[in-house]
Order: sequence, then C-alpha cells, then structure tokens
Amino acid sequence: MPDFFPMWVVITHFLNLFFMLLLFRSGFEVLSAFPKLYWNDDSSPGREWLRLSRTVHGADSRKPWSSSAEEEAWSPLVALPGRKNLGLGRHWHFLSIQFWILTGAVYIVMVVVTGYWHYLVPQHWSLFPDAIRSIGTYLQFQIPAKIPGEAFEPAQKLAYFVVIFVMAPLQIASGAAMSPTVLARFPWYGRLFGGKQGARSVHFVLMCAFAAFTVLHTALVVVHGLPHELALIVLGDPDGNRRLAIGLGVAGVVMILTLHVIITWFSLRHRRRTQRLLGLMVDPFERAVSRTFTSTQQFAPEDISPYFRVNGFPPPGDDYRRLAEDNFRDYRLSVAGLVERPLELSLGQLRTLGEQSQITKHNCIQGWTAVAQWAGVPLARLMEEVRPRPEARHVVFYAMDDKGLTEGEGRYGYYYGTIPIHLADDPQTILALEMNGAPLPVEHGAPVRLRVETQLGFKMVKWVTGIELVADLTDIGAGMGGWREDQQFYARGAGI
Ligand SMILES: Nc1nc2c(c(=O)[nH]1)N[C@H]1C(S)=C(S)[C@@H](COP(=O)(O)O)O[C@H]1N2
Ligand SMILES: [Mo]
Repeated sequence: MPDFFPMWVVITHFLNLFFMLLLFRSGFEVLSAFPKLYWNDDSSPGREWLRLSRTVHGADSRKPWSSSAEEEAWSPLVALPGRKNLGLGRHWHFLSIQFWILTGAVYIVMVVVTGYWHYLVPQHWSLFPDAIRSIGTYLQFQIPAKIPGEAFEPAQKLAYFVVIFVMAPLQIASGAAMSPTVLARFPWYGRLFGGKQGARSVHFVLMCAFAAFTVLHTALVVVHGLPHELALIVLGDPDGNRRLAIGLGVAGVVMILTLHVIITWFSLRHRRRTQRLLGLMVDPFERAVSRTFTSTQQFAPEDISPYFRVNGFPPPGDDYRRLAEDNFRDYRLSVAGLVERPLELSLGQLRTLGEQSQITKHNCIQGWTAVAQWAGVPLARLMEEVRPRPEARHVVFYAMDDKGLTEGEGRYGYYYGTIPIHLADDPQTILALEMNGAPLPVEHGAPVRLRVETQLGFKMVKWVTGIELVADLTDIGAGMGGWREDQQFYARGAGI
C-alpha cells in the first residue's frame, strides 16, 4: 500500500487549488457576458432557467437592442479580470485549463502507477451504505473511522472518487461541447449534453458542485483537526513540524491571493499586453482546432429558431438608408488587395456565382445560440474569380457600420473582421444574401454578410462593403485581426 500522503499528492493538490481558482474567476467573467442559462439552443429571451442579471431584454421589445447590451460588468473581486472583459476572461480560462488538465493528468498517472487508486476507487458495493453511515456519524458530530488500512473514511473516499473521476472529466467534456468548431464538426457531441446551452448549463451546475465540494472539504478538514490535517496537506507528514506546516500553509494561500491581485490589476491596466501575452499560449491551440475541422452542420427546417438575437446595430447613415430603400440596387461589393483580378460586383453579379443554402447554429462569443437557414455565394467561388496571389494569407471584410456611432462605449471605427485564407475554402463559408428564405434583413447584415460556420459570431461580418486579401494584418485597424479583437481584446482565433 502506498503512503497516505505522498509528496506528489501535496504538490498536485496545491496546483489544483491554484488553477481551479483561476478557472472559477475567469469562468465568472465569461458568464458575465451573457448571465443567462438555457436548456435549449434557441436561447430565446425570457426562456432562461437562470438569470443572474436585473435587466430583461424581451423578444417583443419595441426598442431595438443588441445582444451586447446583455453583458454585465462584474466586480474584479469575483471575475477575472472583471468589468466587461470577456475577451481577456476567455484568455485566462483557456490558459488555466491547459495547466489544470496537465496537473490532473500527472495526478492520474501517479494515482495509477503508485496504486493510490485503491484509496479512491470503490472496490465494493458496501462503500455506498458505509458512506451513508459515515454521513450519519458526521451528523451526530462525530468523526467516522477510516476504512481499515486505507487513507480515508468511506464518505470521503466516495466524494473524492466522484470529484476526480466523474465531475472533473464531465467538466472538461462539457467545456469542449461549447466550442463552435467542435459543435460544427461533431454535432452529435453537442447533443450528448442537450446542445451548447445544455453544455453551458451543465458546466455551470458542475462549477457550483466544485464550489460546494471545496467549501465542505475545507470545513471537514477543520473538523478533523486543523494542525494535524494541515501537516498532512502541506508537508505530507502527520508528525511533521506543525509550526512549519501552518507557516507554509498560510504562505501558500497568501501567495495565491497576491498573484490573483497582481494578474487582475495587470489585466485591467494593460489589456493589450495581456491579450498578446496570453495569446502566445492560447492562439496556437485555437489555430490547431480551427485548421483541423470543417463544418458538417445540417439542421432540419423545424430546428430554425423562432427568435434570432442581433449583435451590432445597422449602419446609421443616409448612405446606407438610401441603399436599403432602393433594395441595394446601387450596392457594389469590391474585392481587392493581393488578387490577380480585382472586382466590383453588384448583387445580381454576385448571385450569378452560385448559390448554396445551409441550416446552421450560430454561436455568439457571449454565449447565446440560434439556428437559421442561410443562403448565398460560397466564398470559395468568389476566390476562384479573383484568384488570390500566393502571398495572400488573410481575407479582410470591411463593414458599413461605424461602431463609434452605433454603440459608443469609448470604442470607435468601422467594424471589420478577418479570417485566415484557409477558412475561405471551407464548404460552409458563404457570403449570405438570404436568411430563412427571405432577403437578409437589415439588422442581420443586408445586403451581404459572412457566414463561417466553425467560428464564433464576431467573425461573421455583417453589412459587408469590401473584401481585401492581405499578407499581414498589422496594418489593418489596430492590427489585432478585427474590430472586436482591436477594441474588446478578443482572441484572433474564434474556433473555441
Ligand atoms: N458589421 C458588423 N458585423 C457583425 C457585428 C457587428 O457589430 N457589426 N457583430 C458580430 C457579432 S459579435 C455577432 S454574434 C454576429 C451577430 O449576427 P446577427 O446580428 O445576425 O445575429 O454578427 C457579427 N457581425
Ligand atoms: Mo457575438
């Protein structure tokens, strides 16, 4: 039998605590961007089972609203970094998760090779009644006895088993079921959780369970006798020097809290640097995902959502109004940059390039989803017409909405977005001209909007006026790869 408290348990336990706290706080940041939980992927306004916000936006509201108005500013005390920084919160979440999984993997390997799993994995059905008896013992304010020859009492063993072998894997699996690329490539995987909103809800409920476990676990450590347990957790030795244990334990907690204060302050104070630094770790992971998988979505007409949120207000100027009043007869789409044959196309000319229709699920980075049918020209067809030069690596889509006028909030400039050129060839990447069998409505991007079905919604530029092929993004906008990347510090990649 292995040691009851080997050093590798002490170390992985500490790292686990460290990364879990990062995951909790950055997870709250993500939740604050859309503090509503649903079981259904229509995510219809008003149908949420949990709403952590006072404001209500209704499907029948007379005043137009944009889904970004549903974002809440949560305090940096709970969220990392807080104050409406979804992009940075996601960076922290996706950074921490890599290390949390690594810690977990090391732990599991050690549990298996050392035989420690005997202490954690039920080997007999009697563990269940024994665990219930243990809980009864606690309720009588007594401490249940350990299983003979093992490290824990029965309820403890069962709780650890559930947390390590059931909750943690489910938490990772439900997290993966929220990636638009994973959902687009493997729709069946999303269905395991009842869709993206189901996965989001499960992820939230499990987070609550982890939090409850942490509180209970800490309380029971105190009940079991603090100095002794602390010596175990910190030194791996019940007879270790108690003063040293308390000193190290307190130092560990203070270190974690100080680090949280520092990274929160840094993230809020230096948002661009945080975006870039964390991007070094997070972007390659995202790129690998986006490169590997293409969308194979094909929903049924019955799946089309009754209500489809809008994000971003239409271009406010007279130019756009006149275009729209005239059914976009004077609209021209310019395609230029690193191409052999630049073009200016009217809607009629664009339409002659071909038509493709698809029923797909939209994933906004904030967290809402909706299903619609989109029809339009495959972007790959347009690329054949203009013939990109070999140096071209990104496709830039320029929009007609000046966000400084439509939204303000201290942000400025016309909306634009970019995709790596390989996404232009994906079978479900289209310039959509129709939605649900009718010409694209103004609020959803008339006359032309992009659909890239493996990506988050912010890549799918609406009110497209021009397309440019470029080798490098540094000279476009603020150089981060799109308006939301520039102004809201989102990651350039949008596959997760
Ligand atoms: N021009 C423009 N395109 C845009 C936006 C915008 O604000 N302006 N918002 C993006 C975001 S974040 C999302 S989720 C989708 C929303 O598409 P919808 O309004 O058709 O639902 O559009 C994307 N395209
Ligand atoms: Mo979005």
